[in-house]
Amino acid sequence: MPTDSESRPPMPATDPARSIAKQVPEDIYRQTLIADFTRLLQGVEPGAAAQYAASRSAMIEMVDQAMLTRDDLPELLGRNPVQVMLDDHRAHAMFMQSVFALRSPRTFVQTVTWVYRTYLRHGFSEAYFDHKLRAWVAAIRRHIQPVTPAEGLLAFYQAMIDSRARFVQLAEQATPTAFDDGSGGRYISRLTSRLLAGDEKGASEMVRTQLHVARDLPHWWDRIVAPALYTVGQLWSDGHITVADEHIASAIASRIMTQCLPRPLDRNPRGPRAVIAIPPGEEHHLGASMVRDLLTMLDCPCSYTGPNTPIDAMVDLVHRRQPELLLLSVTMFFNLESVREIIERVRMLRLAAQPRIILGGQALNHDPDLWKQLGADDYASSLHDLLDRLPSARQLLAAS
Ligand code: B12
Repeated sequence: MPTDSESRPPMPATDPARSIAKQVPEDIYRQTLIADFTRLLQGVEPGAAAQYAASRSAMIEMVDQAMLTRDDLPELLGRNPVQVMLDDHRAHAMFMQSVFALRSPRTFVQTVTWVYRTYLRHGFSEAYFDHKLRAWVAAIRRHIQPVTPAEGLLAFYQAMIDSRARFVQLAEQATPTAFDDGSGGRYISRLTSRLLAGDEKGASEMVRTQLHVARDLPHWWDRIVAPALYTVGQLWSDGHITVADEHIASAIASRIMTQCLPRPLDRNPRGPRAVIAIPPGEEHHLGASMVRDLLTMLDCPCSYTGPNTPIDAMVDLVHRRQPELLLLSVTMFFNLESVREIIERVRMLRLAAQPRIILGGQALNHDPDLWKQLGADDYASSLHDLLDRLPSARQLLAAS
């Protein structure tokens, strides 16, 4: 991950070929990249994908060495320390392993575009990506070729190198996500400013004076607090704020969510028993906390594991609690393989009744079919969406 920057860096100057390309609408780039990489993914044999996973550490080491011994490394990294590059190699390997295992070209294109935008804005050079990807090609040739035919993987990487200009173009054009659908009104920007100013008292007062009753909770968490945090994330990835600013903002958001919870409804009978969990490797936990808040409001007995829960412990918890609902939250795409394993293992438990497994979180937002591929029963993009899937809960909330 790139380091902080002091002021907003511009995207790098475009070359002449790109100024022609600039006239091509963003969506056409996206669609053609998705089509190209869909085809290329079909050429990656499952055996080659498994070999990629098994050789991951050895390949990372080889890529590290190839890059560390380059004379032009300082120019490639801009103002970023070497550790950022080493972290990038690890993140790249985990990401590509998931791409080959889960085969989601939409998420691939979305994430690679995000990588180019974020890293270029933090001072990496475009040439960094070419050299890094060529080092990966060499590592694949060394570690995968002898065991499994690696042609599909090599063709995929070569296409990544050849598509750099299209990705950069898409990254330049990408308009920030529309965080405000209109219903959050002026509160999103007010809350964002307070979070970024470190004004916990102001942020808390703002939410507390508006949020009195349980039925307003989904609106506040989905349409104001979450979009404020998305804005914080976007400001960081575009280089406008530092990692420290982002940490302060999310820590305040977490505390005000606890301070401002309306009183839970007292229901008889109580709502469904739920386990809310976050897979190993996943540090983002505010989305899952929001789901916990909502179900707590509805007087559902909830077990909430917090971030980064080991798979064995999670499966054991499901075995002991026998929940009616298992709700999993995942933000990073590379954590979805763990989600698949959790679902497989829960399905194998001998339970009186299988829990209904509903997934949520940003890792699933870019591909409408991913949750089915992972074996879940459903997917909800927000608290409102979750309520649509639990009609009795929606009625109860409306009557509160
Ligand atoms: C705070 C934050 C962190 C904190 C998290 C601590 C915490 N308190 O959770 C820390 C610093 C640990 C962190 C780390 C990282 N982060 Co971060 N982070 C964020 C940030 C700014 C906010 C996250 C958040 O709380 N969002 C608000 C919540 C409420 O939103 P949500 O999860 O989407 O939840 C809503 C819905 O999705 C849904 N939902 C969610 N889960 C579920 C589950 C169910 C069952 C249901 C029904 C619904 C549901 O309901 C919620 C309400 O609507 C985001 C920006 C963003 N776009 O979110 C970046 C962001 C997610 N992080 C990012 C990155 C890159 C990282 C790191 C890799 C950085 C690094 N160098 O280490 C690491 C990865 C750590 C890991 N392995 O998990 C990127 C991801 C980009 C990508 N394409 O993959 C983002 C998008 C920032 C950005 N714009 O670039 N991060």
